[in-house]
Amino acid sequence: MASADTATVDIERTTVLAQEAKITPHRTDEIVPGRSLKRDELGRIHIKIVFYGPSLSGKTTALRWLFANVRSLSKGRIVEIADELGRTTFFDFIPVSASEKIVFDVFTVAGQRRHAKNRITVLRGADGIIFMADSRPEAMNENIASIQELRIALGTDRVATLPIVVALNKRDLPNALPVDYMVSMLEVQGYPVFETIATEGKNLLRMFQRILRDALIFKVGI
Ligand SMILES: Nc1nc2c(ncn2[C@@H]2O[C@H](COP(=O)(O)OP(=O)(O)OP(=O)(O)O)[C@@H](O)[C@H]2O)c(=O)[nH]1
Ligand SMILES: [Mg+2]
Repeated sequence: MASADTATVDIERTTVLAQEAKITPHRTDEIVPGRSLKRDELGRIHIKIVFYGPSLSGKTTALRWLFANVRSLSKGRIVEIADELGRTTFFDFIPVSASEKIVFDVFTVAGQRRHAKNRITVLRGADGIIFMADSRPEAMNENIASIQELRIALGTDRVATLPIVVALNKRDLPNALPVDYMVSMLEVQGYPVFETIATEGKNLLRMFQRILRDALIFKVGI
């Protein structure tokens, strides 16, 4: 049975990795939307979205589907840094132009435990997070470990302020765990939760639109 006790994350090491990645509490001006906006050489604002979650949960599959099916992405490119088995080793990346002035930089992290350093580096400067969990019963411990790691790496301050949505993926599988059970085990009551099937694109667009909107409001304001 999965539980917070059996899924152990090395708190000390995760904290050190977060410090090395310079993930620090928000400055006051960062919490006020629109206050600390940096622009690139073309005058555009960048908003960073990160798919986080354990290995095999479907992050790369989801990003590929979005890349292939969202019209505004078709002109860009997709960068995948992976091993010969298709496991992400550093990150995947696509830039999404919402308008001439705003670009969403969308990343997935490498979910395998041994890539913790790379994963936490990618988390730096995130303006919105999609936590993608795997609905298979045998993956529940890794789901819990991954969200624990995310909470430690972000710190209480960023966890409280950053837009975060949850994708419960692989809902097509007959033995997918009940949604209520997953929500309670991951302690994500109160977060937007989407039941997704990344291989079929089910609910991906809806989930993606929600995090883009929340991150935009968080960063730029309404
Ligand atoms: N049945 C089913 N399989 C899925 C779904 N989404 C992804 N998969 C499969 O799960 C496997 C892992 O998917 P990836 O997208 O590579 O997983 P990842 O989260 O990027 O893994 P890492 O790169 O190691 O972090 C692949 O074989 C996918 O085809 C889904 O919704 N349902
Ligand atoms: Mg991947």
